[in-house]
Amino acid sequence: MTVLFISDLHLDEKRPDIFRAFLHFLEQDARRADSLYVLGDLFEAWVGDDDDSNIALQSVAAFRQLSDSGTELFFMHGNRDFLLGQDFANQTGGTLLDDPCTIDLFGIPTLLMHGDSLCTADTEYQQLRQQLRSSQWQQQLLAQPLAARRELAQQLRMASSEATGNKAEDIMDVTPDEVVKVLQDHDCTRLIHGHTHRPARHQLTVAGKPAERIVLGDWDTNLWYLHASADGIDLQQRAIAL
Ligand code: LP5
Repeated sequence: MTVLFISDLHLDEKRPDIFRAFLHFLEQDARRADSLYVLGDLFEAWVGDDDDSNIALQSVAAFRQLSDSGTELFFMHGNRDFLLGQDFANQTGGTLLDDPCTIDLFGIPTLLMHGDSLCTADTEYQQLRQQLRSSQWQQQLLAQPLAARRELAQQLRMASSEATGNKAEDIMDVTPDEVVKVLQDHDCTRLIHGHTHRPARHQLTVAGKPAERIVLGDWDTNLWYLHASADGIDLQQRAIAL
């Protein structure tokens, strides 16, 4: 049995190379897996399940083919695609997961997160996150025409890029104490997340027990995925062809 994890692909019409690599990954690697977990920021910006862009329509169709072929699909929201909804899940044949969520991964209690909520020192972002995740705000937003939502998303992206350009690197990384706290709170010894674009495997100690934090990589010049089986786990990468 094989389980794959990916995050932070940031699929966007401006990066056809990443989109091709994504389709190839679904057709080859994910087709051979039993389950695929997508831990957020699959899309550069998701403005609603009625999105009719080529990237949106082709992604849904590719995921549908994959789930029809027998691979179980799970999606978690990221800070770019927190508007992925039940329609998207139904169309792809996947399941939306809460953030955080716990799974038993080959006998190890494993916590899955996107990772943005772990960056507690980034107080400006955490305030924005609270607003963006409010269901009242989301309902009002989704009632607006697609074009207006696209415009708003672009403005938000520009404001965010300007803000992140002025933030210290450590503020935009996870807070170590928060990592220990969430692992303890959920009684897990392994955490898998994305968001920070700092792929690595970190060994730590939680409540006197050895634990691990695995950070998935973002797709840019390389694609990244975590391969898990009864034989162990492996954080893998390979070059994305232009
Ligand atoms: O995304 P990334 O990695 O560059 O930066 C994140 C944090 N920024 C965000 C904002 C997203 O990039 C915005 C994406 C929108 C796409 C979907 C929109 C769908 C809705 C459509 C219409 C709105 O998540 C960034 C973190 C960084 O990660 C590291 O963790 O620092 O946070 C910020 O930059 C936030 C700023 O510090 C403060 C806010 C500035 C913007 C204020 C605009 C207010 C508009 C309110 C609208 C409701």
